[in-house]
Amino acid sequence: MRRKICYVIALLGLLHLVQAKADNGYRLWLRYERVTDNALYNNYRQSVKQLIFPANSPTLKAAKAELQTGLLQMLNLQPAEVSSATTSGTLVAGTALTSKTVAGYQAQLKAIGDEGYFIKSVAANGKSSIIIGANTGKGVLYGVFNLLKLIQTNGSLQQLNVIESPKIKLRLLNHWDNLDRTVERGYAGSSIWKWHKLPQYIDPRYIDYARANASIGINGTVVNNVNANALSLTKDYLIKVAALANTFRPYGIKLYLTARFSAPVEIGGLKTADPLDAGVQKWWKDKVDEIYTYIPDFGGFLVKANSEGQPGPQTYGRNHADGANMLADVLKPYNGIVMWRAFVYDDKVPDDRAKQAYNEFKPLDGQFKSNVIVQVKNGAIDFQPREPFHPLFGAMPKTPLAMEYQITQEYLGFSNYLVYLAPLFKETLDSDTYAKGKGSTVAKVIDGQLEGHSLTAIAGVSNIGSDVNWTGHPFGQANWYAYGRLAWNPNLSSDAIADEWLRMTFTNDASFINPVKQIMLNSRETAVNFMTPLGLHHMMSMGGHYGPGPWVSNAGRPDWTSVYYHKADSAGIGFNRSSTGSNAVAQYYPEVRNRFDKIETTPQELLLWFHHVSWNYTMPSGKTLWMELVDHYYAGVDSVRSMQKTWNLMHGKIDNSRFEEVKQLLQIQEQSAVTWRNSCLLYFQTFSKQPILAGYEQPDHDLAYYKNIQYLFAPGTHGVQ
Ligand code: BDP
Repeated sequence: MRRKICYVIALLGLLHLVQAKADNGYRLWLRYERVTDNALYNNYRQSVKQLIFPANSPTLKAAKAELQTGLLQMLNLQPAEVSSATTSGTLVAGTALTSKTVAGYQAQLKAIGDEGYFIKSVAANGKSSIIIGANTGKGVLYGVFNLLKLIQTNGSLQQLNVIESPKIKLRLLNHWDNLDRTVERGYAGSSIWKWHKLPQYIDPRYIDYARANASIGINGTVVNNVNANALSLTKDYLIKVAALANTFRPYGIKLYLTARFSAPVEIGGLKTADPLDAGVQKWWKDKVDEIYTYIPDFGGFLVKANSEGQPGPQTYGRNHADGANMLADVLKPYNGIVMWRAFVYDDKVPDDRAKQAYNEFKPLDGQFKSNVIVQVKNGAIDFQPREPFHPLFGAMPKTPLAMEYQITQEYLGFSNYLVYLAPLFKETLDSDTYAKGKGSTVAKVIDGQLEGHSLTAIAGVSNIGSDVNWTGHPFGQANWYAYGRLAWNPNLSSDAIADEWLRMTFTNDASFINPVKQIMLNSRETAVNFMTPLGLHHMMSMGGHYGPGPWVSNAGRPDWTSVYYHKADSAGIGFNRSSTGSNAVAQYYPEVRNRFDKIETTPQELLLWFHHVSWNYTMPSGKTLWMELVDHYYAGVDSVRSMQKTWNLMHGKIDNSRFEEVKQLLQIQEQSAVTWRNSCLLYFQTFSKQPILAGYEQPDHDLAYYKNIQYLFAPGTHGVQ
């Protein structure tokens, strides 16, 4: 009896251990946990028990090492290295140069370009094998990650016939990291770049960063903030940057820097940074020559100019093309590029800030050098929970345009909220510009299809920091992941991406994946509902942009306030951008313009973006606008509560550490959602003078209480608005 009791106690202890097996999230989606399904485990082991993988370059070596680690961890397998397939179950990996077998697949190799790969099951002489083939080591690396993903996600290794190549050429992360290791709009700790220890100390995190990026096809990174510090172009820093570039190179990741336009003055001792000045041009030429001595494959510059106080060509009476072309000329001999940002609004407060980028850039179409790409945010204001697509997409046919997304959740609750961003990314990509008739989607503009551009790019403002789980919120990792996957292929669905990410990051257990995937897929609309429903925008608290601040009316300049954007008054609410208002709609092609111009045809989710609508306007639901607004705010809070309920049922299905972390973060999100709802409705009620009907959970405090909440020391601000 005693023995039995001891046994039970020991078993319980063991169970507890298994349950509590902590996972701190550091491994991201590359966890390579042992395959638990026995049939699959045996089947996989049989399929890849031998290996033909000659690796004679740093990238092929990295690919092979990744494969071996993955197979060892997931299958407890060290495949025998052979020189020819002696038995069924051989994995062949390589390029046409390293593998005769791969060289035999000319049709596939022709179809996949520089970065693509194929994975094919073949049977010859009764022996079956799997081939991963590519034209470059990088392609092989991507193929290896895909094979590992198949195993991680319980996929089949039978009858494989995968052919993949990226749709967009440059797939970049933009780090808004400062040299002092603060991160502008960063909510996951300090910058991962330890400048003070570089170039000697290579933090192993740099390699894991590169692995994670390579696994989703990211092939470039801008390591410093767009609000740039000229010091990053000095020799001291270039040596440090070169050490990072060397670390990333085997993983197919190029390094880029932001360039402060006034650097010739600040670190070069010149009197001017005028792009047409010969001395300035020479300074940049020498600087670029110097950079390439340290980093022979340096990617180029990202520039924020004449925006939010940054210096730029306009300071000298020149335009954006003058500035971009000057840099493009000196980068050209090295195949470097300039990514010139279109996020501009000048010092004079405009009638409508949404129109400014278009007004400044559209006239410059055709004036940029061939190695310049203009980088445009997904929407015309600033990474709001929802914006219509930026009117510049489709409006500059002669200029390659890059998409810029914000992965870090500046306007979406920081790393406190669970908001899966793939649906937001997709919404813009799938929007139809009608630039060349129906079907001229934003995706086709940026992948070059629409105008036949070969220089194509996409950028995501990173949410990565030195927190142990990289992104602060465990589900923030999904946004990094989804960004990379959509950069590779904008046609992937949010659902498919969430599915593979959940399997790799948590478990293949369907009773976890299905409900949690639903949480993810609803989460963006949920956040829109409790923050800025029906097309409202830019009403976050000042500075930090975390909580609600619909009452912000004094912030240095009108277009930094909330009242400028929602324009609530006794008549109604919303920004009239129709032809009777600021006429921002005129920046879209007629099909889109006409739709947005009228209240009746504007999609409900963008209504108050384009129109000032009366409180009593009857919505398609039959409710008044006021009631509809109330219902959206309440629906937002209700959905957070149902996210919580669903998540709580997941207890025991994954490690307790991440389960608890998400549970607690959802509590923050719920409280914050209530604050958003009550603040906004109480405030707008002062204009609408209409009730929140009995039967609705009434606000627990008055407006004054909510107005008094201060979000002091929000991370990621460092004095910026
Ligand atoms: C805004 C941020 C600001 C950035 C700016 C930009 O608030 O910190 O510097 O965008 O993109 O969203 O340049």
